[in-house]
Amino acid sequence: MKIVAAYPESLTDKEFHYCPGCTHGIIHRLVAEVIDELGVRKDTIGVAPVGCAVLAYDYFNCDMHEASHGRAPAVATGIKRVHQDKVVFTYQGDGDLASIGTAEIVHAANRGELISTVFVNNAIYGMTGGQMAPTTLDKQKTTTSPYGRDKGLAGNPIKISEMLAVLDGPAYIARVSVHDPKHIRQAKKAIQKAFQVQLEGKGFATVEVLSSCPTNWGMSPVQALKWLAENMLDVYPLGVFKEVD
Ligand SMILES: Cc1ncc(C[n+]2csc(CCOP(=O)(O)OP(=O)(O)O)c2C)c(N)n1
Ligand code: SF4
Repeated sequence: MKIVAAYPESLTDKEFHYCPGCTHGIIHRLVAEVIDELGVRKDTIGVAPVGCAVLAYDYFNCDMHEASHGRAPAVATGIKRVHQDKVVFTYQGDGDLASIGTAEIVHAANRGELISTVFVNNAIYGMTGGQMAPTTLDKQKTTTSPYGRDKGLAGNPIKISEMLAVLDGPAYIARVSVHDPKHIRQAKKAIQKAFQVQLEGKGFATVEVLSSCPTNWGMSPVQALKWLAENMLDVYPLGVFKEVD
């Protein structure tokens, strides 16, 4: 009998602490399925961020390391350079990667470190109560932009994938979304590719995953997925921004 769906070995049986409808859980599952399918679980080291995914080390059933806020690419760099035979990935939110950790991701990408990054962009600081992030959309209301983000004051939503794609170090940069099943399947393929280019020694890889935060967006889970599709895709177009053969 062919098994078509099973609980991933690369996830522990610990219950997620994420809010109902939060897409962090879906993205965790995709990463775990990819690790399983590549058969690298025992050779994988993940680096967890600060943010809602701070407890990712409890959920991924591989070796995990916690980094301080934004520093995951620097920590992953050290791990990979010492353990060149391991598959090293970071899992980071937009507050972590695109705000306090912008320098770390840009320089790791520019150096072409052989690491893979899963970048979860939910356009807000989730863990700390819904403050504006660099990725927050223009006019989007957050707890620190109650009248809506004013790009004249706070700047424009930052497009990390486009930024990283112009550097020489990355081998694969893509943006995907998890707002419906079709896009979830595409997201998994991109995450798989990001791990594959590392296994093939091609260079740095990042997959930006557009994600929802129903709690801090003040929406139901279903409304949040609709809002993502209707508002985030225009600002953050999906696609492959760089792929080296
Ligand atoms: C050095 C430091 N500065 C600030 C914080 C507070 N802080 C914790 S999580 C976070 C932002 C998290 O947002 P994001 O990375 O987008 O992840 P999410 O919670 O949305 O998944 C901030 C600012 C901290 N823990 N450490
Ligand atoms: S606060 Fe937002 S990002 Fe964090 S677990 Fe809840 S829904 Fe997810």
